[in-house]
Amino acid sequence: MSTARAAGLTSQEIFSQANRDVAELRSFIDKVRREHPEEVLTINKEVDPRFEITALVYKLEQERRFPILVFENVKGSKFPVVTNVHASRRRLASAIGSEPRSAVANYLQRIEHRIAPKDVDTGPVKEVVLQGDQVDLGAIPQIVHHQDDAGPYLTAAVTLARDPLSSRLNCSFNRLMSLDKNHTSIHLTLAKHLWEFYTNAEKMKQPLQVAVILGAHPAWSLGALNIGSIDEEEFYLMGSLAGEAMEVVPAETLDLRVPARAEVILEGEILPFERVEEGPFGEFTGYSLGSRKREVFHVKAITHRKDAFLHDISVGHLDHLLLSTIPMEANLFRAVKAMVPSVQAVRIPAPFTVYVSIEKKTEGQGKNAILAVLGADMYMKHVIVVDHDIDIFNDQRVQWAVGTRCQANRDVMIVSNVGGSDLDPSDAQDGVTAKMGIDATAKPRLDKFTPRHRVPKEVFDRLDLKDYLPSSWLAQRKEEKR
Ligand SMILES: Cc1cc2nc3c(=O)[nH]c(=O)nc-3n(C[C@H](O)[C@H](O)[C@H](O)COP(=O)(O)O)c2cc1C
Ligand SMILES: [Mn+2]
Repeated sequence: MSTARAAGLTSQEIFSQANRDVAELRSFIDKVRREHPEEVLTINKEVDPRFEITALVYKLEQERRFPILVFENVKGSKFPVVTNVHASRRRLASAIGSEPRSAVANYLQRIEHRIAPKDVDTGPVKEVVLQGDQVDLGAIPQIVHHQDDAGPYLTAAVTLARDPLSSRLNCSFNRLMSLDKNHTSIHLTLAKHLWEFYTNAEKMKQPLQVAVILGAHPAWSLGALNIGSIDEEEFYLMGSLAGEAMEVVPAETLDLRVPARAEVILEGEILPFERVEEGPFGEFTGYSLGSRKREVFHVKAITHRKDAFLHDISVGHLDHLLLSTIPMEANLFRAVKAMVPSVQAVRIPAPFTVYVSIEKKTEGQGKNAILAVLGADMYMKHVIVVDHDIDIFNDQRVQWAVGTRCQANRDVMIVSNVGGSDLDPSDAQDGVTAKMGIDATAKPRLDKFTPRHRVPKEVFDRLDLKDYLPSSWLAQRKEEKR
């Protein structure tokens, strides 16, 4: 396969040659590099894709540092690897033209206005076309992320498919575990849209045709992760979120149009009635789950740029968690707003867990918000609702509200035996879980609740620390805080 190294280019050269006028992953990285040079680090030293890439992400994470990492020399492959692209909320928000705190509002605004894909005759992803015997997945870096993983995985893989019944398109992230030069396993969560398409195809005794997109602009990824009805075609939201039409070209072997500016496209089919042992795999929950029988993806063609790099995500690390939470928060915000119009904010602080703040105007709205969340997202398990005076970006304040505004016998609701994630290590039966809502709003209402202690506002506003404390001490404290 011809790649950046084969083409004699450094990643610096690749990024600086990216087309600044179009949305694609490499132009996004180039933009970050120009605006925040400290956020894109190039590593020239050879790395072993077995554990070393994730280990470096993890080591930096321990130091609370989250740069994009570009590995130029990856043992066993000519493809450079780019990882940690989404590990900063500011960076991710910037991909949809937003500030970090307004990312959810911006997401919802952008998906209101659809920007359909634009047909083009050809594009960079067609620079190299490999079919039949030429297909060799082994040429792509074989990244093993965590110690107990069963093998190398492609984790930043967006699957595009068409429902054989309705003809609708769907996009979703689905991890692929390498099996051989033209097969991987594919993980389809039960009852999610790709699984529905696949079961429709299987009933017709047919394979399901899919194209896997590797190297997506973060706005496309946020679009693919949109939580909506099965009738909602994520493909049409990707351009909306990027703010411009996504250029698409016909696939070589499928009746699908694929992004012309991806890094790599894998074309093929998910085979009917075939299953293979997949996993263990280090999950987004932070646990390594055991193996299961999963579906099999047969790769019939690979197309890629001549200087393609492989995009990777360390699952369960910030790169992954931030990326998936913004679309989930947006969906939940919209769902709660339909029920409680004065919702202020929604945050997913941990797997299966949601905080919601509302300005409660009538009694019972705390529990309405809980029901809205549990009805809108199958994965969510624990919901805590607080009043609008609580900053839900501060876990300690949320716990303070639970501690001081909640009576368990009155304010906690539990629903047993509901469908949930099959990746929750605490569930009693695969994918069947209990849901809990905690209404930690003040009862009956904040303005009628025991008042908070406070200093008079007039006094607080009037006093200036500088008039009371040595300036040298104040300066020193500031330094520490930073
Ligand atoms: C990095 C990453 C990896 C993911 N891996 C999988 C996966 O292997 N299988 C899966 O079913 N969902 C996976 N997801 C979640 C789905 O992509 C997500 O739930 C998506 O919204 C489902 O699309 P749908 O609503 O069209 O079914 C992953 C998400 C991310 C961000
Ligand atoms: Mn969908």
